[in-house]
Parts: sequence; structure tokens; C-alpha cells
Amino acid sequence: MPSNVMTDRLLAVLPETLRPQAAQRLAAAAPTLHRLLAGLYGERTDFESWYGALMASLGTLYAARPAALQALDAERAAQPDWFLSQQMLGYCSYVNNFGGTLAGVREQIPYLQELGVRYLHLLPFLRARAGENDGGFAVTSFDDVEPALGNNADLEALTTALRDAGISLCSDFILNHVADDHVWAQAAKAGDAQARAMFHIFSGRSLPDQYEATLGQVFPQVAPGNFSHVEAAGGWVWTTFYPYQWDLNYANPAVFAEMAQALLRLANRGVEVFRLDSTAFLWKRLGTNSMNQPEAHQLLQALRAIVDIVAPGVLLKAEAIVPTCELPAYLGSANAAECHIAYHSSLMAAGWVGLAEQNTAVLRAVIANTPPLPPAATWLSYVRCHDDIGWNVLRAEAGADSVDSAQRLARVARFFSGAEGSYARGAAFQSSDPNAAHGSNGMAAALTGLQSARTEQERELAMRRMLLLHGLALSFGALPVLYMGDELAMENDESYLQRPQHAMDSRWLQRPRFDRQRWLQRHDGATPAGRMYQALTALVRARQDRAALAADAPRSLLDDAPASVLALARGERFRALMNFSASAQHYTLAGSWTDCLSGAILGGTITLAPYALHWLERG
Ligand code: OTU
Repeated sequence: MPSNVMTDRLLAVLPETLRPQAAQRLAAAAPTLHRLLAGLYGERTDFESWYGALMASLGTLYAARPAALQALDAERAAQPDWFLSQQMLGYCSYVNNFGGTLAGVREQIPYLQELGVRYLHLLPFLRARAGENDGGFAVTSFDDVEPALGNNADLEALTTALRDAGISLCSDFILNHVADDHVWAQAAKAGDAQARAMFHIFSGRSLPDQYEATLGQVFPQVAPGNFSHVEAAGGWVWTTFYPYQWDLNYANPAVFAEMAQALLRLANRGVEVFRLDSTAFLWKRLGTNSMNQPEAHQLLQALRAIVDIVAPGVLLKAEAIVPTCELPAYLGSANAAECHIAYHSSLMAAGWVGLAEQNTAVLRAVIANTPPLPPAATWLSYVRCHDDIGWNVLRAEAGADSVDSAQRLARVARFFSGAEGSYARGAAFQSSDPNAAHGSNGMAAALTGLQSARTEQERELAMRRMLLLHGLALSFGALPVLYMGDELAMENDESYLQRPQHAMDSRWLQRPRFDRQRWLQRHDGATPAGRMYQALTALVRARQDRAALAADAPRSLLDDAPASVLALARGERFRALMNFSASAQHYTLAGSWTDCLSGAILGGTITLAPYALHWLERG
């Protein structure tokens, strides 16, 4: 059947007024969508009728899109690079920790505005599995808010209020797996064949064993292996993460169609950005680690084409915690656009390596391996997030010059666990072997030594380390996202050890409740909270009016700095100098430069104090 007959199925459900615009979007994106889906599922005899039904369901969701969101779509279609501005700043938190409920988060909007936030990522707030649920990453229903946090009306009220305040709401969309009490999993356990086909279920160990031979492990200690025996399902279920998180089977087109529609229903409630969780794992292939497979990219590109047709104001953000060389593909290829934003976890982790080693070699290697991006796409830069800092993404960069990268990264992990007199107060994640590197946990204030500081000098150095990493995230050329609590220098939260369902997962160390006391102190420079808040907001403001710091403005790594200093040029007129060393370093500037933060005029050979951050502007 020719594909214009198919697109007619979408147009047929739309009111007359929306048809010309829809026809335009279809002309631009439907051929790509059809090609991608035919590549994935075209061998099925029922492919064309399945595709036609998908088109009709997309039409229904298009017609249901509220007028205010249609207007946003039009605005953003006219300016597709809107999120690359240096005015963009993100903030990330759990709903319960930040505002108690979705309604409580609404009350925090003035604070977000004060900070200069334009993008709010709320960690999973959809109905999650009862009991253990990996912080909400085990979703029971994509169509309901977690009752403890509110309901769909609260969600819509929040997205509306945020939009009015110029803040886009980002929601996790956990597309790799569902909770074992999602209706599909329940029906699969009850023996429903269609539901079983939504998952990877094996009756015996033969195939799971063959897959395991080349698979990695995300939680080797608390959830070893990638398959869980489920009596009711009559076999082994693929569970990359916790045993109660069942991986979806995207080789089944029904999974793709259902998930795409679930995403659009949330978009119609006003979610503007989707953090696509665990994107690397969507496609399984025997004999590989089943990560970053070409089909995973085709699925994401198909999702992008659907968003471009139905809700082009929406952004997709890839969460793929993978080596640097695998990252660019998540932002698209010459053939098709993919996500708009991708986490740069190598850059994040390399910043911490820089602190531990007082050397920027790994950071420089990561930056050298970071290619220029396609238009209207960018990295997400960050200092911390709710997960561990995963070290293994740096295996390639840490192994340059025949250094043993595993040993090197294990040393870094030990450093952040506080070994050998280090100032850091973190915890190793998922590894009891001190010679293995997996990840490290802890709030930024704990990892930079603020939490352990006893003297004013120690506090000062720790503050500088915090600002150094934030300065990198804010000047790199990306969409920077602050992690709730870091702006107030909040410390580790050990209370998870008292909660049996969390005690074995030390990522909870960096998931504290918003500290009202520190918030009240934020304008008092005599407190650690106020000192951090003032210094950080000064950086944010300095960034806001400098176009050289826009995500897509040119960036180059300068090679004229000492090994412990990272020198970034943003065009001809802007330099960021970052000293990762505990000792003063020298750097020679040609011409005269103004320090954007202190106003000082600098030139010639300058001295960079320990852990100093300078943003310099020519003239
Ligand atoms: C994501 O992360 C989430 O950010 C985690 O909070 C979830 O536990 C997980 O998915 C399952 O939903 O590799 O690319 O700390 O980096 O679990 C996906 C390890 C991931 C995380 C890892 C992860």
C-alpha cells in the first residue's frame, strides 16, 4: 500500500482546521518513519495494516492535543534551536524530596525562577510498583501519577504553571522496562500469550546462558545477572536492572506502538521533555552486550519522527550511560534525527577524575572525543545526578598511553570513598572489590571535601572544587542541569540505611530532602549554603548574557595550559580556565582580558590559585 494512503489514516481523524499543518509535518517526517519501521518490522505479513493502525492512533492523539500545546508546537517549530540558548538552565529532583507532592513543587516555582531555571526534570512520578521500585523507575502505569504525589489534574496544573513561568517540565519516560505489576506483566503471569510477547521470557536457561556470556551487569551486587526466574511466568524473564523491572521486547511492534502512544498521552498533559531512560538497552542481540545496537537507534529515530509529527514542541533526551564514542549516535545520523539532548556522562565523570588526579588528561581526551553536533541538538552537562558516577564509561580515555584503565579508575573510586587521607566522603557503588571500579556515590559537597572540612582553608578549597565542576558544566556548551541540593551545598543523607528497601543501594546517599534551613540561609554568605548559592548564582547570571556560552557557540580545547589546567575557548572572545590542582598554576594570556566574575583586568602570565575557576572575556 503506498504510504500516502497510510498518512491519510492520520489525516482522516483530524478536524479540518488541523489538516494542512498535519499534512506538512507528515510530508517531512512520515517517509522516514515508514522507512525506519519497515526496517524493523517490515518482514511481518501484517506490517502495512499495523502501520496504518498506528497512523490512525497518532491522529487521535494529534486531535486531542490541547490548543495551548499546539501553540507551543508552532512556536518551537519556528525556532527549533530554542533550547540551545545560554539562558537555559535545568534543575533536577525527586518530587517528594523537593516539594512533597506535585502541588508542593508548584509552590517552589518562585525559587526556581530566582535560580534562573528554565527546565525542571522531576524524577519518576508515575504510578510505581508497591514496595521496592528503584526510586520510581519500576512503572506500573504510564497513565497515572503515583497517588502519594498527586493525580493527573495536579500534573496538568503543574505543567501549566511551569509553562506560564517559562519552565519546561521534563519527565522520565522509562521505555526499556515496566514493573512486574504493570498490567502487561500481570497478564503475562496469567498466561496471556499477547502479553507474554511484550517481554523476553524463556522457558529454560539455554538462551539466557548464551546471552549472559557477553552481557554486562548494571547492579552486580544487588541484582546479579540479567534474567530472573518467575514461577508464574513459567521461566526466565529478561531483567537488566532489578528483578522486578521486566525488559520490554521491542522486536514486537505492539511494544513500540503502545509505548509511543503512552509518551504522547503524557505530552498531551503538558510534559515538554522526555528523559528516555536506559535507551542503550532497547534491543537485544546474541553474542553482544546488547547495548547501543543499530535497532535501538532506529527505534529512537522512529519515536522522534512520531514526536515531530504529533508534538513537535516536545524534546527527547537520551539517557545512555555509555562510552564517549557511543554517545553521538543518540543525537542522530545523516539519515535521521534522533534525540535532541543526550547526557554527557563521560564529561561528568571525567571532571571528577580531574579532581582526584589533579590532572586534566582524561578530561581532555573526553573533550577531544566529543564531536561537533548536528543543528538543534546538544549535550546535557551536569556535576551530579541521582545515580552513581559510573567510572567504566571512561575505560577508553583512562587507558590511553597504555595505562591500565581499570586500576586507574579503581584508584579514583577509592579516592572518592575517602581512602588514603582523601577529603572525599563518598561510597563505592556495587563493588566490594577495592581493585574494581564501578561507580561512586555521594553529594557534591561530600565528594569535594566540604562535608569533611574542619578549617576555613579546607572549606574554601572545597567550595572552589564545587564551583570548578559547576563552572565546567555551565561553560562547556551544553544544557547544564543542577542537581537539587548542590546549589545549597547539601551533604550526604545517611537516612537510607534505616530504610530496609533502600539500605542496599547507596545511590540514596545523594537523594536527600530539600533542606529548608539551608534555603533560608541562601542569601547569608557566612553560611556554607549561602556561600555556595551566591557563587553559583553569580555564575548562572554571568552565563545568561554571554552568547559565547550558548550550547551551539563554538568550543575548542586549548593546548597551551599546564596538565592540571583545563583551558576552553568559546569563540575568539571567551576563555574558561579551570585549575584542577591543589597548587597554584601559571597561564599566559595574549592580550588583555576581563574576568567576568571579579571584573579584574588580566593579561600576560597570570597565577591561577588552587582549584580556581576564571571566566575571561577579551578586552
Ligand atoms: C537509569 O540508570 C536510572 O537513571 C536509574 O536510576 C535506574 O535505576 C535505571 O535506569 C533503571 O531504570 O544505566 O542507562 O546507577 O547509571 O542504572 C541506564 C546506574 C542506566 C545507572 C543505571 C542507569
